Amino acid sequence: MDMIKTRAAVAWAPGKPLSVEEVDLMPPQKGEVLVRIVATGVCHTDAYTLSGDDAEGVFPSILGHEGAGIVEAVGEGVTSLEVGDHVIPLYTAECGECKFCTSGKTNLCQAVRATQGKGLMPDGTTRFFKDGQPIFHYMGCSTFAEHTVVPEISLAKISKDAPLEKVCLLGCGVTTGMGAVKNTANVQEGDTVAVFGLGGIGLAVIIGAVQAKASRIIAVDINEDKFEIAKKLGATDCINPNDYDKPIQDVIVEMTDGGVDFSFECIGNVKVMRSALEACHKGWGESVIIGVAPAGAEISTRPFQLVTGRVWKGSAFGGVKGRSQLPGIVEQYMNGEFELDTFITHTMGLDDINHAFDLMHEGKSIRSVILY
Ligand code: NAD
Ligand code: AHE
Ligand code: ZN
Ligand code: ZN
Repeated sequence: MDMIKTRAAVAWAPGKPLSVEEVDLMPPQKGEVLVRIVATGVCHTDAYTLSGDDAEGVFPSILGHEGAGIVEAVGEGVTSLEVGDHVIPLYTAECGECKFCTSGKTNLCQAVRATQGKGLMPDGTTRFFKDGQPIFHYMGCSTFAEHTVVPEISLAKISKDAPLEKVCLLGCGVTTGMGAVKNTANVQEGDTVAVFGLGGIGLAVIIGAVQAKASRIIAVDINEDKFEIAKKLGATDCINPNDYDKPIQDVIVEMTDGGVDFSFECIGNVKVMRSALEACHKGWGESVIIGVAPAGAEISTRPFQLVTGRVWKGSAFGGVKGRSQLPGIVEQYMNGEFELDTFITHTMGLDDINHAFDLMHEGKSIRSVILY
């Protein structure tokens, strides 16, 4: 197979708009798969990396990590996928063999993580080029390209009946939020929950909390336009920190007779991470960090908060093992156990992808889905 031409939104430099152009793509090498991306969501993490805040950000690169597509070719030695299979690319691979995969304690497979973090395929090179210049991959996915090459272990094979233009959101945001509630926090019936940040991630946390039968779901955002959807999905209270003359954690502690059982930070703001921890109940409250903070940012609180029983945790991709568990989550969606339509506030073609970033920054979208 020869090099193919494909259309991609290239991030040439931090802080600059993406440039939609034709690029060259090498065929899949040993253990790799060529995927035609059918649809991709735009997640805040894409904007974070484009902004230059990501310690692992490299340029030029092809961003995008919330996609779904169809296998067009497989490289040497690929046995678990064939042409025509429907797939969701995974930024958290699952090799099934590494220390992490076999630990039974984490979804953070490390088989390709080191090269992935440098924007490279596992052999240390790229498959994308422009006029002979290598273009870096992103999070092992690069779904802002009509075709991409990813490792076999970074693909979840899903039902051919699933609508790719919707289940692409399970490639990151919705799986992350729901999974953080179920796998990381393990919220139980009757528990109280506070969700900080009502974007795609925070709203998916609300869905997870409703599924877990939480008794109270307090949704927090400084953009009140987000409250209507939060309530529709099951938030019991919506509060804006700017409406109070005391810290939002104090407000929540008062509202809940001592604090919530679980809180989730879905913004990437280290000050809010502190609020989320301190909004938890003394003795047992657990706070889960999902938001991704800029390079160099650090969290802080009085150690006394932890000494007195609050727990600080983090969650990546909702603790979900992509190859073994994501196909089942797609089935749950197909069975009507949760919905995705509410998340998709905008759809557009690749040529308009910069508009998707504008909508996110203006707080006007939950998810824009790019349809190829
Ligand atoms: P988003 O931009 O759609 O939503 C963020 C929300 O936070 C917005 O509604 C915004 O109004 C609100 N917000 C901003 N500042 C606030 C403040 N000070 N107080 C209260 N609310 C505030 O983003 P998203 O796509 O939902 O992603 C959320 C975060 O989760 C990002 O940091 C993203 O990088 C991260 N993320 C992490 C994972 C993971 O696996 N850990 C996966 C996906 C996304
Ligand atoms: N590159 C950043 C860290 C970025 C980060 O934390 N990514 C999340 C997923 S965000 C998806 O929207 C994650 O899963 N991290 C685990 C991992 O292995 O990357 C940095 O700080 O360097
Ligand atoms: Zn994401
Ligand atoms: Zn592994």
